[in-house]
Amino acid sequence: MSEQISTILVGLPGSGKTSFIAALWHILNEKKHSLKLNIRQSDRKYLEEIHAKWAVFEEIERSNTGTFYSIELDIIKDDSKVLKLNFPDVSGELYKDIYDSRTISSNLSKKMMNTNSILLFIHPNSLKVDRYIGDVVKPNEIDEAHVEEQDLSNLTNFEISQSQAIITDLIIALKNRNKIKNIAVIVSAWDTIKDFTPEKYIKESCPLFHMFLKNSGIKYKIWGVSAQGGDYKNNQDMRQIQEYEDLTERIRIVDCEGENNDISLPLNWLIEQNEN
Ligand SMILES: Nc1nc2c(ncn2[C@@H]2O[C@H](COP(=O)(O)OP(=O)(O)OP(=O)(O)O)[C@@H](O)[C@H]2O)c(=O)[nH]1
Ligand SMILES: [Mg+2]
Repeated sequence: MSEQISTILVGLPGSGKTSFIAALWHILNEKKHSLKLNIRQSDRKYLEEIHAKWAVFEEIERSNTGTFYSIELDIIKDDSKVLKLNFPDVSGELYKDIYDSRTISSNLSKKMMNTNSILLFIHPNSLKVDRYIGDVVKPNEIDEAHVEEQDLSNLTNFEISQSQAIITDLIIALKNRNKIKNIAVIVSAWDTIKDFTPEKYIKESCPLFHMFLKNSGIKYKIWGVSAQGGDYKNNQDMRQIQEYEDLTERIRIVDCEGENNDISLPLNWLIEQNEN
């Protein structure tokens, strides 16, 4: 095997990383799939556990905080191209800690040595968007405007920052250390979003991050992904997703070209970028 791409999975806590991996495990274990998987034996138990929960529509508990556990998947195309997908800390606290402490551990630095692409997760419900001045102050009220002051002294950097600023800062930090050429952006829980394309959604909800993507020199593509097919707490969603005969049918992935069930498309795209 010759060509190798090294991808790191990035996402703030609760951004849909584990649900994506569970659905990906399902898709890639289908015999007919053109991408093949190679995993460390020690990761199999974890992957089978999260897949088992996903398969019975059960919420996957928030990955344990405090324990550093990473997984690595080799995704193989045409028996020759390998995408190494590194999920450096399944607890999801890693990126929050990097943002707060302004440091990247030597352990992670070593893991990321050859990283040249990023699989980034953004969950619409966990996007923290503060009010803009224009939302608080109407133009004709400028003089009397009174914006309530908040005491921010006990809050961490992470707690006072907008999600899009955190994400942009993290990607810049990774880009400065590694030769990041491509970013596949996943907007998770896409079943909760109506009347947007994934690109338009990011442009309107994360304008700063979108502007960064467009001008960073990194090639990017944005997908909307529903790994679960719906919200487990919503009865109507549950009725719908339990009706499918084949579990694969509940997965939805949307890009500018249309809709599909194959959640591995972003990984395939990352492999293709290396071919060009
Ligand atoms: N509606 C809907 N919710 C989803 C979907 N995928 C994930 N979620 C929800 O989003 C939340 C976070 O998902 P996880 O996959 O656990 O996210 P994570 O990034 O692994 O979170 P941490 O381990 O805490 O970092 C959970 O409550 C999921 O039920 C989806 O396709 N649709
Ligand atoms: Mg998780």
